[in-house]
Amino acid sequence: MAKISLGQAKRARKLWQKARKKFLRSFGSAVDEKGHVKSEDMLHEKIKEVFEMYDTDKNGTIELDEFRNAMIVTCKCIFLSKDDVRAMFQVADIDGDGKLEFGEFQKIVMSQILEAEQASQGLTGLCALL
Ligand SMILES: [Ca+2]
Ligand SMILES: [Ca+2]
Repeated sequence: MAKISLGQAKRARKLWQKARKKFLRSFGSAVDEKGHVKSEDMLHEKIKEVFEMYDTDKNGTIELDEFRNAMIVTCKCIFLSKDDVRAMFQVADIDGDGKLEFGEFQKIVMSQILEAEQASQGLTGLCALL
């Protein structure tokens, strides 16, 4: 397991929040900014597509460098430092092996969709308590 302190996790959550709109936009019409999923099948295809796009050396996992490059492209206009990107990567890398497997990538996408949905319903405050 990756060792992430509560402070780091909170910071990463804020960073993801900042990047969320642009990140979700890379899934095209499969999901909108408010977290409405048009079609689960389409979303699954899109997640695969984006994962393969991020995995530039095609070894089946997204390494930190690949993630950083992808974030620079995806989240342009949002300032993210090296540490910021690392923090975002660490919360996504659930087993802490320094690589994002497809399942981990899928999870972070899903959690961003859920957060977008909750934010659009004004439940952000409530979620922060959970
Ligand atoms: Ca890779
Ligand atoms: Ca991993």
